[in-house]
Amino acid sequence: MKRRTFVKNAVLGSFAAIIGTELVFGSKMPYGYTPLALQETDPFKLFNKNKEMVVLNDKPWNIEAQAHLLDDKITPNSSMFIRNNGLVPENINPKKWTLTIDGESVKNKKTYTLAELKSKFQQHTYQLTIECGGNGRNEFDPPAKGNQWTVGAVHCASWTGVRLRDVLEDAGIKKDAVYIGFHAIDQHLSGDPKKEPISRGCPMFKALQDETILAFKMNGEEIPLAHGYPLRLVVGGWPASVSGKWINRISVRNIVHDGEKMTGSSYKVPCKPVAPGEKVKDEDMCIIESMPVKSIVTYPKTGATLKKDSSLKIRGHAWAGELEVTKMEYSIDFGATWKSCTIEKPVNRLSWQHFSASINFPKAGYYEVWAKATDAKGVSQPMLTPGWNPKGYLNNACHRIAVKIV
Ligand SMILES: Nc1nc2c(c(=O)[nH]1)N[C@H]1C(S)=C(S)[C@@H](COP(=O)(O)O)O[C@H]1N2
Ligand SMILES: [Mo]
Repeated sequence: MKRRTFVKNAVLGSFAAIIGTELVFGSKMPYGYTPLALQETDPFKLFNKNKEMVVLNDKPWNIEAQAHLLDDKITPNSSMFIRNNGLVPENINPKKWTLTIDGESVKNKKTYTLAELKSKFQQHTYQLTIECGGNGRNEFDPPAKGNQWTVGAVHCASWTGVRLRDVLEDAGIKKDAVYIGFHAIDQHLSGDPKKEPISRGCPMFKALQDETILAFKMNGEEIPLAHGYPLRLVVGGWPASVSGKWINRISVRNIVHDGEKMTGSSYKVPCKPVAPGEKVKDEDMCIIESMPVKSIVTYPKTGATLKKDSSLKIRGHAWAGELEVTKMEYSIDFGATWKSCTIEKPVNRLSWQHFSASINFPKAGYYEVWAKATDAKGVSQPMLTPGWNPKGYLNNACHRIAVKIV
């Protein structure tokens, strides 16, 4: 009794010190209660994000990077966009966490603890590009509903985990398997425990690739809570919505997975191109698979002012879904002429590739630097917003930055 009162007084004292005044009825406060004034609502502190990240929505949290924040070769947590469809889970106990493999097309339904996953299967580390299908949505006209992502809903972190293939093969895959679907513990915004905010997946060929992993580490550390702690499916090169966070179940399906946001028009584009603003029936929409070729200039920051006598060294990253980027170019005359950049090979398949170029400007004035990537099949980024679609997905138009030479 004595000890409890002592702890309480000490806690009250520290609360008062932080709030900056006395908690008048503090002694009446229920044990373990946190005063509202102390509940963390600053997303930058809450998620350890750079102050220059841009909050698009707080219910649920959706936060994007600016291009210059993505300059690192491996994206640090502080610059990684966050996209949530529901609520970020709380009070996760990793010791009690399990992953169940089930579904019509699994031979033996199996449940693994995290410790079992880590010890039973070989661990692999890959740098994987994950881009939200809606990245660039803000440029579509007529506008599409949803988070108005500009350029910052992409990251390439280093993920460590076990291959989904190894785990699925351990449980046994039936011949009729066509798709996997993930299930996660995040709650639907309505609070209804029967509703899932999102439950997506991919065809077996993608699920069985070497780089498709069940990750428990990001950039060498535990995955930050907002990015899927303690277990995340990572499916590089496909819309990020396939990379399920906080997953506790994977179903091996004998049909195209029909979970939340797999049906209707979610993460789908018209199977054939349509005119801007046209209505498209759900049955004429196709599921997005590999993401298109794209790039981003991460240095300098748009709006930079430079002296005429020095050449400008630009740099950034390029990626192309399942494919490699084979050519990278820049233009300083609005796309009239293009010059080549140096493009590095990917560290591993599905990792973004780094490019750079030294630019000499003919005279002082205002310029735009445009960047254009080309993939292994010879497909290049369009200079203008491509293929309007009702949900505003897959905008892979050339990124551009403004530069003033004085
Ligand atoms: N469980 C769960 N997984 C999820 C989501 C979610 O809301 N819940 N959002 C998806 C979407 S739409 C995106 S773009 C990515 C975002 O990953 P990030 O927040 O780690 O950047 O997670 C995907 N995985
Ligand atoms: Mo997304």
